Amino acid sequence: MLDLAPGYLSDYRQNGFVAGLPVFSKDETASIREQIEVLEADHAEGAGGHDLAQFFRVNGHVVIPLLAELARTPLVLDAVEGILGPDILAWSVELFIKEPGSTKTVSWHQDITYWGMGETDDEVTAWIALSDVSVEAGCMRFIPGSHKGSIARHEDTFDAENLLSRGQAIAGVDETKAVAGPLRPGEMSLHHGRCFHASGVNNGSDRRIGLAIRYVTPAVRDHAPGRDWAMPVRGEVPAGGWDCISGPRALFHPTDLALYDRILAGQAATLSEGAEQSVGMYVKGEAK
Ligand SMILES: O=C(O)CCC(=O)C(=O)O
Repeated sequence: MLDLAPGYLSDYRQNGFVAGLPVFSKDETASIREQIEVLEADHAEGAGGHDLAQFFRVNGHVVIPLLAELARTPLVLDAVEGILGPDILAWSVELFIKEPGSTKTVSWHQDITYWGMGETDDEVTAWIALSDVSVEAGCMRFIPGSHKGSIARHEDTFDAENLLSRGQAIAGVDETKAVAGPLRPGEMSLHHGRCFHASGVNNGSDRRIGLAIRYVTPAVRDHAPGRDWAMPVRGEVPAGGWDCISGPRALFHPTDLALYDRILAGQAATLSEGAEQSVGMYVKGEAK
């Protein structure tokens, strides 16, 4: 396993996050961004009854080969292996895009609150900057050590400006303890599923583009009412846990689009549990 940055593992264990790990060169980052923007230019209408923003916002790796390939990036997996061990699956690949001047934010939350995985330590998000994700551009902020506690009470706000599906927010977070995690293009942060995190508006002049890849181990059990799927990306995955997928056959292949709908239905059932309003699985119009 490659050591990306001395001490990244101890920082992660201590704080529940670590930022500034270089994974893509300037040219590689520009090429990935270009491929995403070509998709936006050529396929904004999406396929199978979903627009592209839907696929970008959740489970894009099921129907877009580029996103499945990015989830298999060796350097990213090396870093994730340090945290999760040798057997790894990608559960979701998502893009968090904030246009310049956009008023969209992300409230304080813990990722695994509504994912049906309990309070597991065996999940981590690799979040990779595909543009300059500075403080001005609305980078993520984290509360160090918050992953050591349990899942906190979240309140649904259903705020239209919030990029989270339920606008869920933890009340009373002491923001004076928050640490910003700015990232240069091609850098990655890793955060624990119980680490409190949030992000503000994009006051920069460029788009703020983040690729979030959620990884789990085969040991994670889904306690959800809906079924759940994940894509093995490294090591061995014994039968009997996750429903495994192998990645898209081609862009928007009809068989993968049908699978996308099944996965979304299962996850939506889990995510909506206990909500008083219907819960969208993405925020329309954020990713052009
Ligand atoms: O992109 C953001 O600002 C928030 C992303 C986030 O909450 C996550 O990846 O878990």
